[in-house]
Amino acid sequence: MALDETNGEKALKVAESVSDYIDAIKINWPLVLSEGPQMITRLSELTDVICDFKVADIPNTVKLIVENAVSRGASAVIVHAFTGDDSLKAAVEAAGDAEIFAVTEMSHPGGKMFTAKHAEEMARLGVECGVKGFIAPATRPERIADIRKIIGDLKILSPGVGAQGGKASDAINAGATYAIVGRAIYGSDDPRAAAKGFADDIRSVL
Ligand code: 3DU
Repeated sequence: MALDETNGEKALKVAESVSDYIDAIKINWPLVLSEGPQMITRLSELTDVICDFKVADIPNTVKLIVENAVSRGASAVIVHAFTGDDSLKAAVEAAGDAEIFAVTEMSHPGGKMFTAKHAEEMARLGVECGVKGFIAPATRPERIADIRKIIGDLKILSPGVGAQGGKASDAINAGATYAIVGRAIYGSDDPRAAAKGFADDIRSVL
């Protein structure tokens, strides 16, 4: 679940209510900026936390951000791959036992402008640099399949399900390991029922 709910109390309530239907919580800037980085630690007491900071910087800054996130309880950190091999390697090294996931092609329409044109290249670079997985778009399942051909057994986490129009089972069928769902769960009137619905949809194709 992508937990972009900016009210900390509500975010924790949703997280608790869906915890048995999800594999991890992805936390992004909206919740960290409104409620502080201690949310990483609080949520990590419930389940695995993936820090979606889309880190894109020089190696030293990447290292400082990844180390900080992991020390607060993150199990994984998402970084951009366009920064090149030195920054990607710095992320992998700083993560230690935690996982680094690299963005390939972004799921929104603008993702086609630049990221799509270099997605395969970035996937190959990520493999070389030792990342544990990739972010690829559920809004374009055929692109998940393209990335899968390059990365072997590494993980693919796929955002764009629900609010952005993608379907979790289509993403899984195309080669995704996990679907990322945000607003369609935390913004729903009944987040627990919504999470169960996505879990059922995924199980139907496993
Ligand atoms: O659209 P949703 O509400 O299900 O949220 C999707 C989340 O995944 C959100 O945190 C967004 O920042 C992140 N994400 C994408 O949507 C697309 C990407 O290519 C990468 C990350």
